[in-house]
Amino acid sequence: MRRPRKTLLVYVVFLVSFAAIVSAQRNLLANPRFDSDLSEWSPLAGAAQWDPLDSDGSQFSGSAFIVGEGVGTSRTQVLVQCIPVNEGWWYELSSDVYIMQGQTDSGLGLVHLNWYSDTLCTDFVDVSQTTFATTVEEWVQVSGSAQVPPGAIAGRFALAVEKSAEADSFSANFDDAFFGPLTIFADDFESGNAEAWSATTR
Ligand SMILES: [Ca+2]
Ligand SMILES: [Ca+2]
Repeated sequence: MRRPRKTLLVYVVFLVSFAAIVSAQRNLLANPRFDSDLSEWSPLAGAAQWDPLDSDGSQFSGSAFIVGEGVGTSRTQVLVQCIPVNEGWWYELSSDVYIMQGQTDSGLGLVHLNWYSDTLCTDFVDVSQTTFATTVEEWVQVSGSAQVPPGAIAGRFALAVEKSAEADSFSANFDDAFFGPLTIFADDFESGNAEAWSATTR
C-alpha cells in the first residue's frame, strides 16, 4: 500500500520542524553568545568584561574577555551559571576560546564544570574534567561531555583560565558557550562514553 504523496510530505515537514525546535532549545545557558553584555553570567573570581571581538566576526555580537590572577599555577573560574540537571544524564558542553598572543607566559582557556546537590550550586558533589585550548590568535572550540554523578541536581558551568606559575595573570576571550543534555540520538549515549572530556580543537 502506498501512502498518498501529500501525507508523506506533511509528515516530513513536521519532523524537520520538530528537530529544529529541539536543537534550538537544547542550550540551557542564558546569553551564551554575549551579544551586547555579560548579563546572566555571575562573576566568581578574577575579572571579566564584554569585548566586541566575536567568534563569528559579527559586528552585532561580542564575547567575554576574562582575566585570571593568582599565585603559582592556578585555575580561576571567572564567569559561571548554575544549571539544574538530571542525575545520571549525560550533558554536552563547549565554548569558543580565543587566546591573545603577546602574554608574558603560557596558560589555558577552559570550560570547567562542578556538580552540586542543591539548586544554588553551594553543596559541592564532584568536579568533572575540563577541556582546554592553547592555540593562540585564532578561535578554537573546546568541547566535551560528562555524566551527572549520584546526588547531583545542578551543574555549575564556568568559563575559566589557568595560568602558569611564572605569569602574573592570563586572559582569554570566550564566545558561543553551550551546555545541554545529550539526546538519545548522540553517539555513545547508551553505552556511556569513556572518552568524555577529551580536548578538541578545530
Ligand atoms: Ca558572540
Ligand atoms: Ca562561533
